[in-house]
Amino acid sequence: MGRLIVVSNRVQPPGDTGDGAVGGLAMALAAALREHSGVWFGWSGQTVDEYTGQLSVQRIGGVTVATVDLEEQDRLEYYNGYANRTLWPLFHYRVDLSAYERTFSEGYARVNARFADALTPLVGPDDFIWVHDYHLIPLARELRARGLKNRIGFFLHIPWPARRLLITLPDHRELVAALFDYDLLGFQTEDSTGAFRDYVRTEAEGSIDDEGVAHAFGRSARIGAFPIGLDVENFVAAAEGPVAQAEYERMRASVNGRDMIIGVDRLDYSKGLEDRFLAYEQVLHDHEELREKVFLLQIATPSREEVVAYQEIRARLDAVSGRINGAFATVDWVPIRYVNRTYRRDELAGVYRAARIGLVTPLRDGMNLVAKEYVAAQDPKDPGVLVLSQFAGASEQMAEALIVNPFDRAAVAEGIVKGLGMERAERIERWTALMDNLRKTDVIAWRDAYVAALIG
Ligand code: ADQ
Repeated sequence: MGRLIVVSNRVQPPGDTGDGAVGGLAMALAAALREHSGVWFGWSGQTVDEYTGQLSVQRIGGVTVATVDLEEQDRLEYYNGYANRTLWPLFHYRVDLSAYERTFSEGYARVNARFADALTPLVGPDDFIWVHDYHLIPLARELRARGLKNRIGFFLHIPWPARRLLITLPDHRELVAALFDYDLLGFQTEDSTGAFRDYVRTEAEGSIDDEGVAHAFGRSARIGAFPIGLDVENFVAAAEGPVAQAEYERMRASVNGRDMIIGVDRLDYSKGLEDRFLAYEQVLHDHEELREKVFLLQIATPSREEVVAYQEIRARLDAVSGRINGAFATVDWVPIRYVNRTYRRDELAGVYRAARIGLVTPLRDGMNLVAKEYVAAQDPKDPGVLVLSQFAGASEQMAEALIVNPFDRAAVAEGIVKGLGMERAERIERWTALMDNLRKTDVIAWRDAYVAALIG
């Protein structure tokens, strides 16, 4: 069998040595790459004055990593442009924020062609290629145009949108047709897979056969849901390790007998942070008895800061959290602790464990790993409660959480109040079911299922 070649916009190999900073995706893919003596290919994150296609090859954490530099124009049009200003908002149901500009499409096509040029010489005849995410939808088409006959799979980490939204994209047909140059198309959820099927049948006038293979545009691709999991064992170990323990003790002391509600997100409009703050405000407004008894710790790491929509949501959150704190704070209590920094994974595990409620309320999310991390970090004898948006992909697998509609402020507020009052026996019962399922569907199971479907 050939090697595994993973392609993603940015490569994230585990260069880390035990500080717990490695993400689960990097861990799972790196392990597979080591087993298959594979290569991880992507953009270096650097830009140069003029594109050369020069490959930089390194060994990091036992994995061969190959990267190329892009031009500034590529970064603006492909990355900030088509990927993050056109596709990301559209696929997260924010047609209002989705900007379409021809230069973005051109930049997207150009970078995918450049990736294909740089990658093609690295690929042997028996290798199989696993492409990740919306930045690289046309990559297989470009690789096929360069003569590659290898098995190529695609996995979409974000939601696949409803057909009526997708058709607002002027080049939607070309985009979807390009997916049919893959052998396998993986989505996070049944919901996304269903939305893709709907497009194939209705818009592309194609069909789905009994084996789950989609036929359209004169070609075929196997499709399926492969919900991504957590590196559960590592995360549980991190939660029980010394750093997490120290962070847990520190938080407990700082909590001072109050109940902590935790939110951890990239600072992104899809994560529903403003609505979350407003739902929490409603709790404080309606439940005088809870004031000074609870607080919300919201950790939000700034992301994509060059994109205006991200600057705007950041300013909104500063304003809303400030207003709520101004209205409800007392001399020794602040209702929202709002933090814009990044935490180490093991620190985060300790913080999750100290929280009575995990509040995960995205308006739309492919999966949402924070929901899974919160559960994995809990103390089995006294676990907290997960309040989870029905529009996070994770909700398909996490029915024992308190599932809420994040657009319904009163419902989120009720979820918070219910979670705060939940008896220990019920918390343990719900957590045990969630945790069993997390273990069965961890990131290794995800990777193995995908790779088996791609090779098989
Ligand atoms: P994201 O949108 O980034 O991922 P998510 O799945 O929640 O969303 O993953 C975020 C990761 O970053 C988590 O591991 C979390 O712990 C970490 N993180 C967030 N804020 C942090 C902070 N302040 N400090 C440290 N770590 C922080 C995309 C899709 C998701 C999908 C994943 C994986 O949007 O829907 O679940 O890919 O497929």
